[in-house]
Amino acid sequence: MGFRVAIVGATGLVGSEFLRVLEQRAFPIDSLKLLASDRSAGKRLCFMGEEHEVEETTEDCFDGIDIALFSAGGDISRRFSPAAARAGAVVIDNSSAFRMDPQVPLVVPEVNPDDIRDHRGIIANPNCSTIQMVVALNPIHQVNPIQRIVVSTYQAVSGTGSAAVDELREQIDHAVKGGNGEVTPQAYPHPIAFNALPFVESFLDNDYTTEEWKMVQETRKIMHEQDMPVCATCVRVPVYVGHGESVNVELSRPMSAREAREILADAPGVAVQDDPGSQRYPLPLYAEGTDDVFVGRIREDLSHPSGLAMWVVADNLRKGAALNAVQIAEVVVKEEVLSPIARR
Ligand code: NAP
Ligand code: 12T
Repeated sequence: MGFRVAIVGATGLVGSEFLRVLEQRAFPIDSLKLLASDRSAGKRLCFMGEEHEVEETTEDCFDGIDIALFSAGGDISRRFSPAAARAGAVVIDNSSAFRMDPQVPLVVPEVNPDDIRDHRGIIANPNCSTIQMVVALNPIHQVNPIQRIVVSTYQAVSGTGSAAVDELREQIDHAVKGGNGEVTPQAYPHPIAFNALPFVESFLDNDYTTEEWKMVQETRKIMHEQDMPVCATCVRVPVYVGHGESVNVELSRPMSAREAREILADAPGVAVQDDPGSQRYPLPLYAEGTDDVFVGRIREDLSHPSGLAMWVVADNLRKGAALNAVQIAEVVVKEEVLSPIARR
C-alpha cells in the first residue's frame, strides 16, 4: 500500500531534494501533489519519470493527503500546516516554526525515533546544523555522558535557499571576470564569495544568532538533556553544499580517540573518515549528494582531561533537511502512526 504525499515548497532547493530522496529510497507513494506559491503554479517537475504539475498552496488543498512535507519557510508552515493536519495529513515540517513547541516532536531518527509516537499531526525536522551534530554525538553520549558541547559551524550557502546559491555564483563570476569587488550583497549583509561571515539568519538580544540558539535548544530537546551546556558559533562560508562543524565535547570520563572512532564506526548514519596520514577527513565537496554524517579529525582534547575534538560534515540539503524528513516519514509509515484524525 502506498501513501498520498504532498510537498509544499516543491520548487525550492529542499523541495527538489525531497523528490530525489523519495525516488531513491522508493518511498511507497500512491499519489504525489507538488505545491509552491502561485508564481510556480503550472510549472512541471519530474518524479519517477513522470511530469507532475505544480499547484498553488491553499488551505483546502490537503484533502486526502496522508503525509505533507513542508519546506517553504516558517511563515508558510504557520499558515498552512494546521489546515493540513486538520485535513488528516501528518505534517513533517522543515521550518523552525514548531520545533520548540512542547506538543511537537523534534526528531532525528538515529537519536529519538520514539518521540514520533507522541505527535498530534505535526512533526518537526530539526535545523540542519543540529541534525548532523547530534547524529555524531549521541552514540558517544550513550557510552560516556557529554557534560558540555562547544561547536563552530562552517555553513554552506544552499542552507539559505536558491537565491543565496545564485548570489555566490554571481559574486565569483564577477571576480573571475576582473570585477573590482563592488557587488551589492542581498542574501547576506556582506559579500559571501572569498569571505566568512560569523552570522547566520539574525541576531538575538543576547548577541547570539538565531541559528546558534537553535543549536542550543534543539540539541537539548532531541537528546532529552534539558540542561546540556552548548555554546555554538555559526559561520557562513562560500561553500555551495555541505556544512562542516568543529565540535568539542567534555565527557564524564576520559575517552581515547580510538574508542570514539570505534563507537562512531558502529553508529547508525555515521561514516568515519579519519586517516591523517593519507589526508583523509570529511569534506563538504565530497559529502554532496550523500546520506551519511561524516566524522573525522577525532582527537583527544589535550587541554581537558575528558575532552574530545572532531570535525563533522554532512550534506545540509539531505541529512540536514530532505533525507531526515523522509526518514521520519518512513518511521511514521512503519510504526503506523499516521494522523490521529485520519488513521486508515
Ligand atoms: P528556496 O530554494 O528559496 O525555496 C523556497 C520554496 O518555498 C519554493 O518552493 C517556493 O515556491 C516556496 N514558497 C515561497 N513562497 C511560498 C508561498 N507563498 N506558498 C507556497 N510556497 C512558497 O528555499 P529552500 O532552501 O528550499 O528552503 C525552504 C525552507 O526549508 C526554508 O525556508 C526553511 O524553512 C527550510 N529549510 C530547513 C532546513 C533545515 O535545517 N532542516 C534547511 C534548509 C531549509 P516558489 O518557487 O513558487 O517561490
Ligand atoms: N537560516 O531550518 O541559512 O532553521 O543555512 C536552516 C538553514 C535556517 C532552519 C541557513 C537557516 C534553517 C539556515
